[in-house]
Amino acid sequence: MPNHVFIGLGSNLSNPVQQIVNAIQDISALEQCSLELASSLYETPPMGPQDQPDYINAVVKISTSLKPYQLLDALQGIENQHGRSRDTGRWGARTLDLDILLYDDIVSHDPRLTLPHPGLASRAFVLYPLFEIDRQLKLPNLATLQQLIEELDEAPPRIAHQ
Ligand code: ROI
Repeated sequence: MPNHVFIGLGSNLSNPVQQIVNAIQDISALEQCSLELASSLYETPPMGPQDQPDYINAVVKISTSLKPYQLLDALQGIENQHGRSRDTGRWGARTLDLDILLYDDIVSHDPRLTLPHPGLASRAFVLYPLFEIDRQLKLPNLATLQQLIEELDEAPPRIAHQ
C-alpha cells in the first residue's frame, strides 16, 4: 500500500465522540486501506456560524492503494452511512465530515478534490491533531506545521476524554 494519506474527521451531532470512534473503525475496515496512526479526539469551538454545538475533531494517517477519487468515494460512503445530510449547507452542523487533507505530496486544484485541503493551513482543529501524529510532516507548497501553528496564534484545542 504505497500511498500515505492524512484524513481529517469532524462531527458535532448525534454523539460526536461515538461518531468519530466509529468512523476511525470504518476507515480501518476499508479495502486496500490500513490505519497507521490516529490522533487524540479534540473538542473544538465551531468555526463559522456559532449557533451550533462544539465539534469533536481528529486526524488519522492511512496507507492505501486506492487512488484519490476511489478513496474520496469510499469516504463519502462512510459519511452517508453515518446519516450525513448535505442540506445543512456548507457551514452547518454535521454528523460526520471526512476530508482528505493530504495525499502523498499531490498538489491538485480540482474543485472536487483540492490538495492539500484548502482549509488545512488555517484551521487549529486540523493543524494540532496533525502535529500530534507527525511532527516532521512536510506539506507540499506550504510551510512546516510548526510555522503554521505559530501563525494561528490560537491556543491548542482541548483533548476530549472518552
Ligand atoms: N468547526 C470545527 N471546530 N470543526 C469542524 O470540523 C468544522 N467543520 C466545518 C465548519 C462548519 C467549517 N466548522 C468546523 O465544516
